[in-house]
Amino acid sequence: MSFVEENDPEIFEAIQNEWRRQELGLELIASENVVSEAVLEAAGSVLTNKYAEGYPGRRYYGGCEFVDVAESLAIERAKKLFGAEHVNVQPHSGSQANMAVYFSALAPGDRILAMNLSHGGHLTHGSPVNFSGKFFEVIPYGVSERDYRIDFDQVRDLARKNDPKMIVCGHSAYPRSINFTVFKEIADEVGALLMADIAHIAGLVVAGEHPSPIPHCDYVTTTTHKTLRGPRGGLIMCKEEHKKKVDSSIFPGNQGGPLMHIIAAKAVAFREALGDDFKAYQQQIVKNASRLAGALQENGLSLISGGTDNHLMLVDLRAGELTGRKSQQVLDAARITTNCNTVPFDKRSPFVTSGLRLGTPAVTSRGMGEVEMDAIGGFIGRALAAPDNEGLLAEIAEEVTMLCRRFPIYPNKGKA
Ligand code: DSN
Repeated sequence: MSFVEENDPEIFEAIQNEWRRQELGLELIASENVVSEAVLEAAGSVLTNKYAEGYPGRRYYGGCEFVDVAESLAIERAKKLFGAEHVNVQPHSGSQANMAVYFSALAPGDRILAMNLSHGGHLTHGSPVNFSGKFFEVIPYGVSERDYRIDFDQVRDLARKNDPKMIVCGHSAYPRSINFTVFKEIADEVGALLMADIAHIAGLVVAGEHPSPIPHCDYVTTTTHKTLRGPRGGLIMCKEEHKKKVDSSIFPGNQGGPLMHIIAAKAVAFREALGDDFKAYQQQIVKNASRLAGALQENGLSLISGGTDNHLMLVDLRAGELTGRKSQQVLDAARITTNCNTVPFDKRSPFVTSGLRLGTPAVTSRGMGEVEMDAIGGFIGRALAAPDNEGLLAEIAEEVTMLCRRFPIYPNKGKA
């Protein structure tokens, strides 16, 4: 019997149910993944007991000699992975990584040029309902209606007209490759700092499956739990010249004690990402995404920009009655987990939406390949063609479960 089972049966049941949901269903949320047992173990370790405000060798508490080892390893490994001059592994999340960078370089009211949330940006890139939109003056750029690629004529034009202090690139729902070189040219032309948030594509960048922003950007932020396949958390990389301000913006500026168990788990994940298998894994994510995109199109679904260059795709539902929200619910009934998402030029509300975002990192982690992507495209096509046919959705859910049983997430854990 587990300790949680014995001490807290209600939480134990919730954990077991969530485990079953993950094991027996298809996780296609583009920002999710499944970590290794080693990452899981480090995240659940005794390091959670330790306070360690400060940085390795410069802490405000005693007894930090072992957590110093963990944090130093995390820093060195992340530097090696990305080729970064300086790394801070303490951000609790991607939002806090972004917040720390903004507050290290900008004053309230300064101007930022960043991607519109409904065109694929992130809440923390200046949405009016987020701290970033409340503290800073945000000029949004977007994609072109012609090809749904970032409209660099617009970015350049807005940069020239508005003279931003910082340009933010890197996105949460953009299925195409990002040209960091052009962003850098524009930033240099107007004398702006350049930040890339590579939360979604960090793993692809490490493996050379997406160009790296590191040579071009003053700051690069990421989460550690998406394609990078680590524990939930954030990371900041920056040029040496910004190091002092970034570190003090995280602590004491925005955070108190770092989560040492999570930092240890980040170190474990970075070691995995330095290994030979990681490149093959990232290549497979991209191959799977491209194959799934093709399968969805063969099943009559239309995709924003006509496909994908990375790990994600956006189904464009603007032409029909079926909304993003309803599609998400229909797929939930078939044990396929996705998220509804606004698409560029969406006329529906952000809660309803005309898009569905799908990604392949998690299904690729459990060993699925292109043949399985064809099957998944078929499941989704059938489900969305008959959204009110409960019998059919239950039938698809059974087929999904059979497929998932062939690809256990944690083979040593036994049957869910
Ligand atoms: N990173 C977001 C996502 O892409 O799902 C949530 O913050």
